[in-house]
Amino acid sequence: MNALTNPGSKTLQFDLTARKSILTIAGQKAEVLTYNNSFPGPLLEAQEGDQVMVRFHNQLQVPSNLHLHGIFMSPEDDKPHEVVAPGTTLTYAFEAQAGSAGMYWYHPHAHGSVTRQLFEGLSGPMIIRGPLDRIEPLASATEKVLVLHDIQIENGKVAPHEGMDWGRGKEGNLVLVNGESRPTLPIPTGLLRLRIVNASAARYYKLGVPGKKLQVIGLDGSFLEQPVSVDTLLLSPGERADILLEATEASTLSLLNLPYKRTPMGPSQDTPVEGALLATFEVQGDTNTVHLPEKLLEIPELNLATATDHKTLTFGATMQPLQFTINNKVFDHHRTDLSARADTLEVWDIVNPMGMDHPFHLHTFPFQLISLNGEPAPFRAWKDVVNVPANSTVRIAIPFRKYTGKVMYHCHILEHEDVGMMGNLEVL
Ligand SMILES: [Cu+2]
Repeated sequence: MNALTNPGSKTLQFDLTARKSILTIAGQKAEVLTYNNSFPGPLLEAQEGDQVMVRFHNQLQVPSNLHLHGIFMSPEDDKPHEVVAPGTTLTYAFEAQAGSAGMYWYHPHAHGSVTRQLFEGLSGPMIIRGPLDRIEPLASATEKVLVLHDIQIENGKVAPHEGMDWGRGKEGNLVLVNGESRPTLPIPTGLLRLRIVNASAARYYKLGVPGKKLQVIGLDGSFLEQPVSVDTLLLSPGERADILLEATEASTLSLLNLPYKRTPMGPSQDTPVEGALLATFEVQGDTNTVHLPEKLLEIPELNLATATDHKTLTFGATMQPLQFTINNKVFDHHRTDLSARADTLEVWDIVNPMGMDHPFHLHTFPFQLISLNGEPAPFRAWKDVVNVPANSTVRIAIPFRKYTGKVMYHCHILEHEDVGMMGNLEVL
């Protein structure tokens, strides 16, 4: 049947083995956690229409599991509630659906131990490609996948979390791009396509390339309608960006992380006013001209008047013990916090009365950002993570289509998720 409906479709099988590895990271030998002995994990690639199977083998000494972040798949197959015992295997299967071309990633999701497992190295990128990737100008762009994942090494091991880290969210002193500190990447002149994943547990990246506009063509697991030209782009944990740079002449381009204040303590201490270097692109070759794509993906305008429910989710925290909450509740695996009807549209207000930002992630169902503090979103996009700035309210609209089942929503500062900032939604 598949061969008839999707002539080019394939069945792909990937194996990911979580294990301890000794790697040299930024010149330091350290015991880290890896998928397939690689930090970050290998790039998984599929085409729209492919049937994808990911066999996850847990060779850690503790339970873990795998979340295919952002993939539009049945909650039954996402199964983030299920943990994989040491020495056992669990298979995750999905169809890379039409229209799902975009940037994704994978990471552990075993509640209570997500932060440490990810911080110690467990994350990896995944791309689904579609028709737009196969035509110009994207077909001949130079593509670089950049996984941003910070870490901290002490005495040959990943540095432990200390008390305050669970509140603020720990930022490692080694800010790595594909496991390397400040790599230099040679690229030919032409269109440069950066596919960036913020795979850090807590660190935000405000991206900029001095002298260049960032032409954003996609966010999270979707293209935009047309390129959006910006000077800087904020990526909170879990978010992805698909960015074109017009690298038309031989030059040196610097991808910077610029200061951003996500807590009352101010920007990260290691991010100076002029920005911290993430990676350098050595552009080589003859001067040429490039064209940006004009029309990408049509994104429907959601008719909010048809919304069948309006929910409010409010972030909070308690001290002693330190817990983070949504609607005054800490996460309980067995409790259903919210419910929604399949094939309906809902509007949610995510209210953050706190002095620090929190990135909100919903599994399975992509949503659109409607407004921030009442200001309409500047353009339409399908998202699966949205940053909710301090003392702000973000309004999103979620079409609950195709699937039913139990899905999770949570803060993607993983410390907060692990200490309670997560809930269960049942779509009926
Ligand atoms: Cu948070």
